[in-house]
Amino acid sequence: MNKTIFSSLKITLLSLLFIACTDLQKKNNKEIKPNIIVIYTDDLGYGDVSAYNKGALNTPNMDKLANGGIRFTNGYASSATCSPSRYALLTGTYPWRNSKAKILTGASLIIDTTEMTLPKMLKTVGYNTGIVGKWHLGLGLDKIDYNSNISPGPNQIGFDYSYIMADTQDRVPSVYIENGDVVNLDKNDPIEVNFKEKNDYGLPTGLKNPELTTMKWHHGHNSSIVNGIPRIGFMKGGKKARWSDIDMADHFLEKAQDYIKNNSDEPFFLYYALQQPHVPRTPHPRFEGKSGMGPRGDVILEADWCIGELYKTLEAEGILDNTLIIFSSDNGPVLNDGYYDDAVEKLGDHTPSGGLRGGKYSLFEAGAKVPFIAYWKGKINSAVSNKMISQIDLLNSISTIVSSNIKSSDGQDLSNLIMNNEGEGREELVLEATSRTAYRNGDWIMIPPYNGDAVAKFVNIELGNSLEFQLYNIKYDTKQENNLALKESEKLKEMISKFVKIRGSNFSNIKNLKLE
Ligand code: NG6
Ligand code: CA
Repeated sequence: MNKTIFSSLKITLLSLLFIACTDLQKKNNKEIKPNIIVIYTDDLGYGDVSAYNKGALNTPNMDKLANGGIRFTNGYASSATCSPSRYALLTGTYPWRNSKAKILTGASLIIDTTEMTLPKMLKTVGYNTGIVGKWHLGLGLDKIDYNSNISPGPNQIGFDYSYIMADTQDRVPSVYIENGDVVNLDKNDPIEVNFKEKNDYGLPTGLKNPELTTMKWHHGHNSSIVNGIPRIGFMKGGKKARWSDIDMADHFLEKAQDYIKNNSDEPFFLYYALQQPHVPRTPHPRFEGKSGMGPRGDVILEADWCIGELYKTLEAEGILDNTLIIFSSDNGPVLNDGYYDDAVEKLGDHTPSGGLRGGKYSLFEAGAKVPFIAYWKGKINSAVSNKMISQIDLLNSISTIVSSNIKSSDGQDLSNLIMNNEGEGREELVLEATSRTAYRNGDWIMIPPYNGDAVAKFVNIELGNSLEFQLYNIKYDTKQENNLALKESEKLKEMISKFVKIRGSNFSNIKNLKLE
């Protein structure tokens, strides 16, 4: 009898000791390993954040991060469009190495499930990982069946939790997907999606029934109408599952807040991928008319508010001073990206590109140079850095911050720059825009010759195409107005040879080139 009591006492004591140790371990983990949040906006320009460009638009919550942390003035997305930038952010690999990393529409997953990713790396050191918001990296292996669990997707490349829209707000299916399952799907009203079918398929279309639209399409975007908005692609069924566009920001915010609350006592990684200010711009009525710039300005104010609310959640959970926040955008700004929404007409004095040349889709600076902020209350001192940093460096840098050895080969470890504003940034970087590439080294940018329109017809953005080589020194010529290719032929040669070293000698625009 005594022996039994003694042994159960022993077990109890051991269990208590174990629990105490695990708690201590958790606490230690917490001290060493910060929560990490990447706040990623969609098509937000270098000049859309007032900390970068004082002017007509006020973004106090983005500014709070910018002014309280390190505001990088030479921070880059890996591409001037979405899917390639997102691919690079998550893998630390240049998007032009992956032929599938182009703007996706209903595509299968472009990250191999064996590939290393930012969330996978964080899982190896004990993190819980979640994504809320825009995915746009493809789903499934072949044709996606939205009526059963969709796999592979975010949950197969490193996220413990996912609450996403598949591609973009302007593409069907207009539904949310949670851990692979369409939210609120009625099995009796299955979803079918088609991006090729042009004749009567599913919902009325913008092309045939413009009278049913509340937002008019300008180019593209004339297929299935959902909530009065004509989209890219055709959709059938899934009536109960369809999202409400004006509530999307609140909805994603709530999911992001829930994720934080549910995981606040273990180290977590949250990739919060906001949909704004990508088209269609559908501010909640609370924000309608607030910017005086039409829906594009209004949704930027809405996104700014969401960031403020997320910040408050971190404060309320008592974890703000243990959370590293990276804020950035997937590519530069665009005004008319396919709908008549007053973005051009009501712009006024605001400059979304912050005076840089080009915009979304462009090889010029405004294509990929974006707001880029590192904030950690009490740990990162406020500073402005002009050192060059790219989103492909986040995997390697965060890896060091959380004491992991996992690194990608394209990325650089810029943890010292992010944490202490010390050390050098990148010396060189390959820029990408709609499958074209250019090269920056130091203050020099070289754009090789490309065929194609100089200005994208509908969106009215200079793409960077020219039959001549372009060479700019952005230290003296931030607007890239002065092509030095002829004057600085030695520099040009040096830039080409360095570029070819990374890009590969079979890069078609360089291959047959005779420089003399
Ligand atoms: C383009 C769409 C554009 C936008 C873009 C993706 C047309 C004419 N244009 O094909 O509106 O959806 O794809 O943007 O359909 S991104 O930010 O996700 O890369
Ligand atoms: Ca984008």
